[in-house]
Amino acid sequence: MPKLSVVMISMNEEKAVGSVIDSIQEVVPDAEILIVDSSTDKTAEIATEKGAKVIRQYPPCGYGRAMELALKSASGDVIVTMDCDATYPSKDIPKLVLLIDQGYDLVNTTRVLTKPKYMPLGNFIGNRVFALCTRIRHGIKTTDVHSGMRAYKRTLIHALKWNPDGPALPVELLIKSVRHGYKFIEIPIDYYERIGNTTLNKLSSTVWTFKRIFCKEYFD
Ligand SMILES: Nc1nc2c(ncn2[C@@H]2O[C@H](COP(=O)(O)OP(=O)(O)OP(=O)(O)O)[C@@H](O)[C@H]2O)c(=O)[nH]1
Ligand SMILES: [Mg+2]
Repeated sequence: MPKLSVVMISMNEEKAVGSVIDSIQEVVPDAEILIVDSSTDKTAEIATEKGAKVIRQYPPCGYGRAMELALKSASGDVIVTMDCDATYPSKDIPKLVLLIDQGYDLVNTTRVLTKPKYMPLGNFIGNRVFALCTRIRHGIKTTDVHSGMRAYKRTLIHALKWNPDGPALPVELLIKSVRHGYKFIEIPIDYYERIGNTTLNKLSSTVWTFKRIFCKEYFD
C-alpha cells in the first residue's frame, strides 16, 4: 500500500473532531492524520491527544490558505481530504486510495446524485448548478465540484499551481487538474449530518465558484 495522509482543516470543530479522527483510525490505522487548525476552542488539543499531527494557523487565513498548508505539509504518496465536521464517510477512504493505486491522479466524490437528507435544498441546487456550469464550460463529467472528500496523488499536488485566496478552492483544484491532463474519476458517497456550526459564507463562496469556473486566470 502507498503511504497515506488524511488531511483536514478545522475551525472550532471540538464537538466533531474526536469522532472524525476515531472513524479514520478505524479504517486506515497506519495513515498520517494531519490537521491545519485555526480554532479558539479545544479542537487542536483533542486532535493532538487522538494522535493527529496538528499545525496551528492562527489567526485564521481562510479555507484556501489552510487547505494549501495541509496539502503541502502532508507526507503521504496519496493525500485524502475530508472536512472535520463528520459529514463525510471515513469508511470509503480505502476505495479512494485503491483508485489512486490503480492509476488515477484525482479521485473526486459526489454527494449529490440525489438530494442528501442533511444538505439544505439551496446548497443541493447550488452544487448541481456549479457542476453543470463546469460540465458545459470545461467538458468535465462531474456532479459535485465542491466535495471536500477527495484523494490526490502527491505528485499532482506538488506540480499544480493554484490561487489559495478566497473560498471554493476545491473547484479550482478539480478543474485545473483535469484541464492539465491528470487522470480523474468521481464516485458517489453518502453525506451525513453536520456536527457543529457551518463556516460557509454562501454569497462569497458562490462568487468565487463562478470566478474559478469561468475566469481563465483561475483555470489555466
Ligand atoms: N483552518 C481553517 N479551517 C477552516 C477555515 N474555514 C473553514 N474551515 C474548516 O473547513 C471545513 C469546511 O468548512 P465547513 O464549515 O464545513 O463548510 P462546508 O463544508 O462548505 O459547509 P457545510 O456544508 O455546512 O459543512 C471545516 O472542517 C471547517 O472547520 C479556516 O479559515 N481555517
Ligand atoms: Mg463541511
